[in-house]
Amino acid sequence: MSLIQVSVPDIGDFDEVSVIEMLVAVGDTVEKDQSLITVESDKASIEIPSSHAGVVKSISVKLGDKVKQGVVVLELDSAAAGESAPTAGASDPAPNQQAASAPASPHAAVSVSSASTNVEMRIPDIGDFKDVAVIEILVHVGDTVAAEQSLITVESDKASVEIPASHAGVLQSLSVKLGDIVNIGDLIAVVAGSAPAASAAALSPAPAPAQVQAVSTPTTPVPDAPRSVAVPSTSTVIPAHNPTVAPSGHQPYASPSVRKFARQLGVPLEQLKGTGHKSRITQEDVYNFTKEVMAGHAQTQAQVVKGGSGSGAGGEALGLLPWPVVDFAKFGPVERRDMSRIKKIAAANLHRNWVLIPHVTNHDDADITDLEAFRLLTNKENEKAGVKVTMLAFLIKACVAALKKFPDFNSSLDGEQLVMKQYFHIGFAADTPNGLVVPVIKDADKKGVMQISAEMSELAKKAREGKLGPADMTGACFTISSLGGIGGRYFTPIINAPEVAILGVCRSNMEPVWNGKEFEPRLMLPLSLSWDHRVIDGASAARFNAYLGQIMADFRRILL
Ligand code: CAO
Repeated sequence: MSLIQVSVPDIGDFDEVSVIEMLVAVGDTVEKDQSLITVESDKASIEIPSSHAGVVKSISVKLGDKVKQGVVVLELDSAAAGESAPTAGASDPAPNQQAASAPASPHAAVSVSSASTNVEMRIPDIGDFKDVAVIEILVHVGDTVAAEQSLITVESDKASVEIPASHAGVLQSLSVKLGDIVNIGDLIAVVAGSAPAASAAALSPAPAPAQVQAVSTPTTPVPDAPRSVAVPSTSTVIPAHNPTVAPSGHQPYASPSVRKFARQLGVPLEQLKGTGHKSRITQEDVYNFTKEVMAGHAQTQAQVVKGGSGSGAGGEALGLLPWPVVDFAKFGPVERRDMSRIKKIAAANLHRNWVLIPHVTNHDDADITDLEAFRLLTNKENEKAGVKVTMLAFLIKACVAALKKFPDFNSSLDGEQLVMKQYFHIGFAADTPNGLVVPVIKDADKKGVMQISAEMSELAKKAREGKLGPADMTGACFTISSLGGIGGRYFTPIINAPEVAILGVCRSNMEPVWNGKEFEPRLMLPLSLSWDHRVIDGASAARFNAYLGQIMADFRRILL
């Protein structure tokens, strides 16, 4: 193994830049010059390419980190890629030759008319950029622009760069339009009453990873001429193999300033449709999206997942008709009531789970004739102990046995992995005056039916009194929702994410069951098992229910 550290090269005048995209993962094989991460300042976004080929052994930066020259991005095993080890010091990127000289300003090149205070601002020396497209106009004629305010964004196939104003003043004319191809010296705009930028060297629109190519150095920098640099590819180019890219597969196409603006407002760019040149997202798109969200006409995907606000939350994002707004008072007297805190939390969770989990429900019946007789006998014998054994306690034990037999039901989805739990905590839905809560019986596999009954009664009491703490309601592997004390036949319980299944139970009924010779009266318990079809298939669900039924019919099977 021959390890090479790849560091952030000279990135010019930028002190620190944020890592906004990770383009490789540990284990990836990268080519020399392949982009590793994207960094962004408020003026430019730049991909940092690899100085060597190799296999990524470790990554030292993460999204949001602030990095500067010399910070190690990752370690490569160059031997694994067949590249010879670098000589001493070769792991550091070659210094940017331009950076050794005084950095020149990126501002629009200027020529001042002697007859007036009008200042012409031209495309400065933008180094290796030739015939670059104007992709954004950031100002209008009549605008008062501040020195260093960005005027336009230009883009090559390597990077997008904002050209800031070298002088403050009122914009008299604009000489470029969207889509124009521009080169050094082309006139951008004329400002009147101008004051020069205070710190011309403070901004550099096109910093470059120095190791990519040698750079040319202007021998006599003209006023406001930017560095001449080689630039890496733009932040919009995402290698297809990159596993860290947002799963939407849609990378926002926007300039650095628009990205920054969106970040400040918390606008998810990937959810916007760009109206700019080549569908680029403009500042106005971000602004309009924010307005729509604030007005309640649109929702971010995060709001949809959270359940959002209002009864029709998420409908628009799913392409559905808006929720009907009805003046109910037109039809008769009404009264408005606030939903309880528990109801609001439950509603948001249930909505998310219903929308995001592909539910299927299997219905079955369990013959509990003998078990019910045993339960009644047990309760009679233990009358004095004060603990009443309920059918739900038996069901909890039976479910533990079924979870052991069918471990997929005792799992949770985590990305593309299943987390298989080796513990058995069972939640049960409890109806309270304030709404539905789900206390959890921990380690139900290690407890007897009597102990489970006692704990359940204690937790149900705490639930009704609103005294459950977070520890009482977290960690469940599987949930049972019993309406047996109330009635009904079957229903579709909603899975309590991140669990993958839930058992709904209704009231048992005495039914005629054919025993092969005759109909026999048997006490039948209706079972409704909802399961997540991403994790469980129909055959497993049918087997789970059948096994549960067998145990409930003859509890001795639990010992087998
Ligand atoms: N079939 C017939 N009778 C049943 C039964 C069943 N499946 N389950 C319970 N019963 C009977 C009990 O034996 C008890 O009868 P007695 O009073 O004669 O002893 C009576 O119904 C009441 O039982 P219970 O509901 O107090 O006790 P439990 O252990 O069955 O349930 C609890 C406890 C906390 C789960 C329950 O009180 C509750 O809140 N259930 C509602 C859950 C719910 O809302 N689920 C829906 C979620 S989706 O919105």
